[in-house]
Amino acid sequence: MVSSLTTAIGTKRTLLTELPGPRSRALHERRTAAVSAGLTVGFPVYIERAEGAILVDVDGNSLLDMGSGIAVTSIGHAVPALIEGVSEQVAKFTHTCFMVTPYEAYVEVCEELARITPGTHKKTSALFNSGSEAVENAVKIARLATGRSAIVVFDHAYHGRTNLTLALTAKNMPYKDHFGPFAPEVYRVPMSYPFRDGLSGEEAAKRAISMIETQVGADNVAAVLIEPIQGEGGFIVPAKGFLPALSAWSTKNGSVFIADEIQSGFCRTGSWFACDEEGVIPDIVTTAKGLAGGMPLAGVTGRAELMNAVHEGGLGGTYGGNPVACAAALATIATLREQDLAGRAREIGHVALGTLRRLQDDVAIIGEVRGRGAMIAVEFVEPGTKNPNPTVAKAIVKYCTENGVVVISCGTYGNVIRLLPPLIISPEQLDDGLSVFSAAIRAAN
Ligand code: PLZ
Repeated sequence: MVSSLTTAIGTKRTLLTELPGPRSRALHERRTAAVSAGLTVGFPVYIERAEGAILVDVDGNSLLDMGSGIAVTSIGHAVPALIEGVSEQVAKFTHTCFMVTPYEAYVEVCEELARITPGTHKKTSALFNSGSEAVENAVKIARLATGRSAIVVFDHAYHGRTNLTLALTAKNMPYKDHFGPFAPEVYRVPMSYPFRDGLSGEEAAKRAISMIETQVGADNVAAVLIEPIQGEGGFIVPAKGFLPALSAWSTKNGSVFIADEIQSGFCRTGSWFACDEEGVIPDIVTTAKGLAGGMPLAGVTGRAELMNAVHEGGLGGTYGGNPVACAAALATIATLREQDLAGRAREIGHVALGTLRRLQDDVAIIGEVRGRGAMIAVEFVEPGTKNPNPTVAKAIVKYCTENGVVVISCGTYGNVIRLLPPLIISPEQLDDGLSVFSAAIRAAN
């Protein structure tokens, strides 16, 4: 047996057993008896340790992480600055509840969020535990501040799994099926999806706006809520101009433009936030995932006059802005800044998009290669059509994971595979991951 606790992790994908190995299989049996069947597992390989872009499983296999736990561990695993910040805070105190007796780290995270989110206007923030909670609170704030109730969301959107956020999320299976009734006053309009609608950003915005005006009424709209690049829905990058047009419409009509940057934020797309790349300045930004290097933390950051419109005591929660999670966020933000991981995300995008687009010339099942920075996806189709091909996507994920490369599928039709490597992935590791992914695609073609 490999004792990984005493062995350096190294930087290479190395398989000692088939995947999943015997110890993972044994754990999976225990899991089946103890854990609700409502949670699916992408691939039942149980992780024991991790470092950088490498995950070590309980059988001693080293896997290459190209998913970052869904865009969370962007600075990599076991980063010394993060370990230090978190350990120091754990030794000092782990909880007081910020609403009872406050502490500096919470304030400091809010100061950082004001600094790095788009726009130089005066901003304040509130911290929560999960992305869903952040989105839910952003909606509460927008409704209170505008005195209106309608929330406009988009096809393919994903905003969470709580009751209100399920109403905002588009896809029925597996998220919503039989979990209703859902919260009212949520209106869905078409997204810009260039591969499928062929519209320019301006045309797609016109289509969405016309629907809002005729079916909801501009004066009823509290907020327009959008992921600047959609995550779970299929890494859909709207056509250029779509976001600025919607944001301008929202401002002109007195509604709150909320950018859900939970998946696209924190340098993932090559800037602090995806909105930065189109010069869009949202009224409110929701953040989570990459914010705190794996500790549960989420933020709602917005124009001070909106955020401060809330009555005293209107926002909060026992754990929101937990001090250990705040320490993790401060270490994460410092690392992203010091190592210019936004720049690294752009390089990853350049290499990955180049490799995958060259591959597209040789295979018939790739409909589109898209993404920005280190938020990269391939949409699979039936050859010669645009019909979604979830079957090959499944086979490709299986091939990759069985060969020790962790990739994740997504998309309304389940036919998209996304790459979300930690931004510190080395050029050699990225080449290795892309070659396994390419081989998987060729094998499925
Ligand atoms: N908004 C844009 O991507 C979380 C969900 C995985 P939580 N995405 C991963 C799953 O199957 O549950 C997400 C997101 C965007 C909101 C959320 C919700 O964030 O931290 O999962 O609540």
